[in-house]
Amino acid sequence: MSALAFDIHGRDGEARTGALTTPRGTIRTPAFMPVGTAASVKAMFPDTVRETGADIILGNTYHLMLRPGAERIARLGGLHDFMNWPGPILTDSGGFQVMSLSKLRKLSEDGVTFQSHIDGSTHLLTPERAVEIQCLLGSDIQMQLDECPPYPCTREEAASAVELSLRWAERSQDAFAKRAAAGHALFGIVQGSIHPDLRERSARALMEMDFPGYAIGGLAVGEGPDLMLETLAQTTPHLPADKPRYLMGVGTPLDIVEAVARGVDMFDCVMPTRSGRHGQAFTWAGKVNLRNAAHADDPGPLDPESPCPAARDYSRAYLHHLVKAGEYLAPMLLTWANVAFYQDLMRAVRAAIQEGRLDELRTRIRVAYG
Ligand code: PRF
Repeated sequence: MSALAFDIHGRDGEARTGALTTPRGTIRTPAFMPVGTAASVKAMFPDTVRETGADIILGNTYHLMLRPGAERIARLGGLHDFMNWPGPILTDSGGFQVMSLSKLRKLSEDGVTFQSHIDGSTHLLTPERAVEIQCLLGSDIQMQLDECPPYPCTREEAASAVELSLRWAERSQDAFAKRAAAGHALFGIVQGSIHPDLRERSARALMEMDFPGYAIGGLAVGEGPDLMLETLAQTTPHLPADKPRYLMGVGTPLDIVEAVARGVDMFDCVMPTRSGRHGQAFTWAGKVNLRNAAHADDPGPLDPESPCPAARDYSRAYLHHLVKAGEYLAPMLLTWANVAFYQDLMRAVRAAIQEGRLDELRTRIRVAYG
């Protein structure tokens, strides 16, 4: 029996809307998962994250294994209790973060050896250890360890990453079957860079292993939006129609609506949180840089259309001042506004699919963000 129930309630072209049910709660799809890398959605209280409409957040194996340590979090009752987020948590498996954050690292058949970006200590992450850590954290939706090649890479490198990731998928699934708690799920990850035949090979082989959901990795790594969407459109048709699809690390509001139109159900990205800490805001009228002097005397709110108090109850002049003065409240308000905007966008996406007018919403987002 699968740990997850995925019910599709409506379709519009390739797009789907529905619900993914876990023992810790239901995730309305298409869903955007705010990133809570180090057991915190930076600058936000968990209750506030929830109030924006987020049904699930993302955590990172890589960061948590290094600090404060997976065994410690397990002793303290698991990640949900540790960070006071009772809802579902999806965790990435760590390989991607090793490649992007750790300076010294070495990939082998067994796994990836790397030096911590925090204190230089040496660690080995294998498919089995990545599953073990995610189980210690109590992650509801876990990811297999995979190899995400850089872009560009040779076709041989892309093919080799597909095959290694498939062997690691088998090992992850075996480890997961041995130790995972009831109600938890493990997703396979499709690789293959921008090569349609490699994507198909990866998707079909994973599908034969029968995962409860499929992540699409190796995109948004520098290939640009057009190639990303083209590759995505060549990948989703090879995945089972009745299982959730998760596009890892994507993206801008426009990337998201375009990926939804190609059959993606789940997303995560640091963009709303990281941008918020850098004075950038997302609104229904497009991106706003609060550092810009044009806002210094603007008494209007960030986004009168937003359901979020941070976007409605403070003037742009005040937000500009907070950013310029380096006040802690600036990242707090802007992160809140951005996470709320992304959830408002997903609410609009789900309603548009249900009502058969996703194209209209795509046009609106293209005007604001294209
Ligand atoms: N693999 C894993 N995590 C990821 C990616 C991947 O390819 C990406 C690529 N956009 C983001 N996060 N495991």
